[in-house]
Amino acid sequence: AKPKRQSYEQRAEVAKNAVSKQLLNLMAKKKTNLAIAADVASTKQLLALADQVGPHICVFKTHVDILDTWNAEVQGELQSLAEKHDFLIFEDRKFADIGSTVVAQYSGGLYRIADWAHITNAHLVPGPGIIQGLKQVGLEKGRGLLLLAEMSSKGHLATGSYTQAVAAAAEEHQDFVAGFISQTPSSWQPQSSPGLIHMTPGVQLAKGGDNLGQQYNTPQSVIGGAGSDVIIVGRGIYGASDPRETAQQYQEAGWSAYLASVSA
Ligand code: BMP
Repeated sequence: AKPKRQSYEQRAEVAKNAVSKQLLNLMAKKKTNLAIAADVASTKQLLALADQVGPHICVFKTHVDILDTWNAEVQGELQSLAEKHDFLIFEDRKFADIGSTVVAQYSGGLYRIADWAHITNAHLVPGPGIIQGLKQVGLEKGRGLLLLAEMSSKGHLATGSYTQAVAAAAEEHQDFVAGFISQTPSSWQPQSSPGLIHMTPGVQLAKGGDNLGQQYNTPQSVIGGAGSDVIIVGRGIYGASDPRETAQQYQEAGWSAYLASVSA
């Protein structure tokens, strides 16, 4: 049998990043480890979706550069929905530049991501300077960073020693790093950093993929088998005929896989 995992509440106690602590507590309280990837093109749809699925999710993941409209009012409406339903906002920006450039990209521009996204993410390709740059902006605002340790797509290059280097960098910067985007954390992440959260995209109720290299695993295999913490679901929910009801199904699937893994 697999070893029993610590509960989200136990891990919140030792989490060193403010957002990681907040998220672990929120998941336990709301009984959900579901994040939605809200990859819709219209801002109207985005806000409607956030209100519909809000009660079932812990994280609302955006790609703000997909949207037809973005301004201070939209930002305010999304923030109000996050308060109303108690979820965190994750802008999936995948920063990938030198420290000095990401400081400007994270804090400024049209989107001012650091002003509204509790969480954002980055590739470690440029080296640790990218963490230092993002931290310079985000730490004082109480934000958290996820590092891409592995990807869901066929042929991705984030493997082996690269993934190991990402794990080591996260350990070193736990004040700002909240966790990882990963696929099979149980195969490379020691249990020694329980405050770090693993989020996994490429999730649907049935295994499969799309015609551009995306690969899907089930909530059960991701949380139970691969040892992740949060399932990220996009088309499986917003593409369904009833996104609210479907989000509830994913919430139940993710939560029962979690309960089984902590009581195993
Ligand atoms: P979908 O469930 O519709 O395939 O969407 C997956 C989402 O997760 C997309 O927003 C994509 O940008 C993101 N994502 C991914 O699919 N694989 C990764 O490795 C990292 C991601 O951020």
